[in-house]
Amino acid sequence: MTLDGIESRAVQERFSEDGYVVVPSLGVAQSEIAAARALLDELFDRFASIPPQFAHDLGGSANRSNPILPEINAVSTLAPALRRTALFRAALGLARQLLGPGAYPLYDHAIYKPPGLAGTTSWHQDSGYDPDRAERLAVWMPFQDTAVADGAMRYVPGSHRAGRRPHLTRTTADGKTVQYLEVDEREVSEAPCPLGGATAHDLHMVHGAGPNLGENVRRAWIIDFTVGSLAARTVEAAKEKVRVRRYAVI
Ligand SMILES: O=C(O)CCC(=O)C(=O)O
Repeated sequence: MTLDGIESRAVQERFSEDGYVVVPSLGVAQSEIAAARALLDELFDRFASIPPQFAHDLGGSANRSNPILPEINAVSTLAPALRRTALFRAALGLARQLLGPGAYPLYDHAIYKPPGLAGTTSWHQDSGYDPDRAERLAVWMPFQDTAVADGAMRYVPGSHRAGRRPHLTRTTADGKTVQYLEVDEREVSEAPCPLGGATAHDLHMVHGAGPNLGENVRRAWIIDFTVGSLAARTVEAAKEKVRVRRYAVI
């Protein structure tokens, strides 16, 4: 991504002030966005054959052939071509602007939220799942214009400054434990985002997403980045490969 100096500074200021920023365009051609989407669609098409450690239903259904709200983890490890897309490079560029030149991808996932679904993505902080890390951010990229009614991201501006909060836990219908937070809805900002744009949020940002009351599937690819030495990065990458190889018989 090539933001000019002024725009880039504005993005950084918004991010550090609010804990999140909406970037309306990453500067990636529509055909390149479509190429990334096709790779993700291909994974979702064979959702039932991907091990449950990677492909699970945020809607809590155990019927893997017909998930309610499918999520796939480690998508760019399962489909390495994703890392060669222009969209991936743009997300990395944004992460490097916000975290510094040493930013590297840590983890990614994709969520396909079908239309007409009342379910929201619970309030949480990414640091709730990664308590020991000091720096991390997520770049959230939609594959369609995502208005509030389509299940846009929601943030509590400034909430990142208070650090990690203790999360509540609940058990889903399929027996998974999920963490969540309760927030004062009056403090919430909706973050609609156009196709080709992205939102980025800090690891301590309190966030969630609304229900998809629109007419189309709300597709999103989310890549988390962190910073660290080359040694730390190599160890993380090796661990991820082992984790995926151990489970992924796909
Ligand atoms: O896309 C969504 O519904 C929510 C994504 C999210 O909250 C996350 O990646 O932490």
